[in-house]
Amino acid sequence: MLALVTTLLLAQSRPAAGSKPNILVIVGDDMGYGDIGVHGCRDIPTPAIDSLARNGIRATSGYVSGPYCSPTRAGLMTGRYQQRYGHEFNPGPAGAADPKFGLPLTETTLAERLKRAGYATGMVGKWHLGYRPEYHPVKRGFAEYFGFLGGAHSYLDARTDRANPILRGTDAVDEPEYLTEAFRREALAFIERPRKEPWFLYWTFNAVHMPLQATEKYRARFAGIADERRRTYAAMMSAMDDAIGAVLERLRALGLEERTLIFFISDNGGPPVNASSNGPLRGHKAQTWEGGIRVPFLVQWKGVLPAGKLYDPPVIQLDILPTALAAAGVAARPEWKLDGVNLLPYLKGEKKQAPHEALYWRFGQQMAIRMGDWKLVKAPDTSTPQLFDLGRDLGEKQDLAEKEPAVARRLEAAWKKWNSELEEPRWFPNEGRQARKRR
Ligand SMILES: [Ca+2]
Repeated sequence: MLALVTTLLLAQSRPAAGSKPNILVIVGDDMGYGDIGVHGCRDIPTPAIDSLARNGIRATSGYVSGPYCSPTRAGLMTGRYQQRYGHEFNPGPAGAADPKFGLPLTETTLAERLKRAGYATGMVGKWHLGYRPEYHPVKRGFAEYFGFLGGAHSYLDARTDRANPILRGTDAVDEPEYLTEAFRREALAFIERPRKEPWFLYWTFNAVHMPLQATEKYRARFAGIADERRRTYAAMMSAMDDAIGAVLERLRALGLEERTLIFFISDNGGPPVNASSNGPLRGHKAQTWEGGIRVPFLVQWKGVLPAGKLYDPPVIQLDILPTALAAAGVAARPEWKLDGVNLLPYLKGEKKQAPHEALYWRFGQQMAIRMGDWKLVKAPDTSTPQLFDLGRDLGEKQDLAEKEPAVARRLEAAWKKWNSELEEPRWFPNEGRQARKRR
C-alpha cells in the first residue's frame, strides 16, 4: 500500500511532456575494458550495464581524457581538458595530498550549470576533486551529497577510513552496509524523491577500485572462478551491476525511462592489481596505451536516441557536459571554452562527420593523439612516439612511425599545438608513483 501511495505521489510529481529530461551519469572506477558482457566478457555477467547498450548506444571508441581517477573526473565535470587548468595528476591519499589539490575554483561544474538551469542536483559516491571545504561537492553545484572525498575507500568497514569518512552532506556518518549497496540505496532514494523539477544525479561507484572486498552474497555467484582476486573482482562488478539494474528498473517503474538521459563510463582502464581485463587493448591504468584511456562508453535515452546502435567515431567523457546541457536546453557559450561537443545530433545520425578532429592526452612524460584511425602515442615503455593504425591494429602492436613519417609528423605537430595551450601541473602524482612501485 505504502509503495502504491509513493508511486502515485511520484506520478503526480513527474514533469510534463516536452520538459527537460533527468540526467544520470554513472561512473565505474578502474574497470577493465573487457569486463562487460557487450565487450565479450565471459566470466562476469553484467546484464544491467549491457542493457544500456541494448537500449541505447555503445560508443566503440569511447575515451577518457586521462588514464587516472581524479583527472578524468575533472574533465567530466568541466567538459574541458583538465590539463588546461593544471589538473593533470592524482593528489595522493587524503592525509598526504598536496594542499593545493582540488578542482580549481575558476572552473564551472556540470552540476553548477544544471542547477542554474533549474535542476535538482545530487551526487552519490566517490568525489576525488578536492578535500578542503571549498572543493566539497555541496560547494560545486550539488545540492545533496552522499559519499567520500578520497580516491578509494574500504567497502566493508567505513570506520577503518578515518581520514576519509563517509559523508552525508558535510557530516561524517557511520555506514554499516557494503559500500556498493549503500550507494545503491542512496541513488534509489534520490530518484524516488517527489519533486517538480528535473534532476541530475552523478553516481560514482568506487567499485571496482582497490581494495578487493566483497560480501559472500556476491562472492557465492563466482564459486567457479579459481583465482581469488578475479573472483572478488567479479563479485564487486556484480554488486555494481545489480545496483545499476535496480535503478534502471525503478526508472522504468516510475515511467521515467524516456525522460532520463543516462551515461555510463569507467573513469580509466583497469590496472593489473585488481585482476581486471582490458580485453584486446594494450596496457592499463596510468598509461596512454588504449588500455588506460579507452573505456566502456554507453548512452541511453529511450525514445530519443536509437537503441542497440554502435557508434564508432571517437568520443570522450568531455562530451558528457555539453551533451547533458543540450538535452537540458542550455546552449553552450564560446567563452566557456569547452573541449567536449554535444553528441546528440551525432548519436541520432543527424550529423555524419566525426564529432572531433582529434583527441589529445598528456600525462607527465606520456602523450597520445588520435586522429581518425591514427594514434601517435608515447607510453612509459617507449622512448619515442609510436604510430598505430587503430582501425587495423586495435592492440597497438605494429609501430608504423618509420613507414608513415608524414602521418607521424602531422599528428605530432597537432599534439604540440594543443600542448602549448596547457598549464603546468598544479600538483604531482605521489600516489601514482607509489602505485607503480607496488606493481
Ligand atoms: Ca579510477
